[in-house]
Amino acid sequence: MKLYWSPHTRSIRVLWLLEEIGCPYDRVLVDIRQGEQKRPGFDAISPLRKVPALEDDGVHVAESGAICAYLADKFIGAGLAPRLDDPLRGPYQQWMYFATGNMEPAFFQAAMNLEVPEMQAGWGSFDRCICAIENAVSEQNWLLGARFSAADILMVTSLYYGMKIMNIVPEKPAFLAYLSRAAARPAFQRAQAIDSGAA
Ligand SMILES: N[C@@H](CCC(=O)N[C@@H](CS)C(=O)NCC(=O)O)C(=O)O
Repeated sequence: MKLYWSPHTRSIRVLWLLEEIGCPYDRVLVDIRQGEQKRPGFDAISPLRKVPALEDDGVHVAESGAICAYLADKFIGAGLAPRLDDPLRGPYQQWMYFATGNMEPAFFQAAMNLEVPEMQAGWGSFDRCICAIENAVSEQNWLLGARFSAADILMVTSLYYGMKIMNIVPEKPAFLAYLSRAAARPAFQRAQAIDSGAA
């Protein structure tokens, strides 16, 4: 298993997930700040020439959300995805798609001050997204209640990016508490150490 990655990017999602799983993997540094994603052949691994990307026994998967979903199902015993017959599987998939499909466009819309028709935009609006996430993490530790899952990895990293890098997500107490719970996880700390050590 090879993870093509670059520090301080969305690669942290997969690093964190792999550290949660605890399976062996190799890291292949693709330094996007040096333009290494443009090297010949990388588009066969990642169609948009972006990181992260995964190679698993000849199988290539790009897109951080897809990689997390793939690995959480492949290593189902790690408990990061509810099994297909588990009632939590539906909410799990909802939040997996929510984090990757709604949050990024909502954040960029807000950051760029773009007007979009709320009924047609799939994410509704930035405020609706924020309100939905706040409701989801206020009364429980994780998106699925007591159970941590890959959906939290996508949600936490998106929230962190929106709050600390883009400076558009408000520092609501529920968000800060949710990020602190995530930061207390040993796998998160290992992934952060790898990420900052390579920077
Ligand atoms: N939708 C992709 C986005 C990945 C992405 O935008 N990666 C950035 C770093 S965070 C990248 O590789 N940028 C290099 C480039 O666009 O040339 C995912 O979630 O994996």
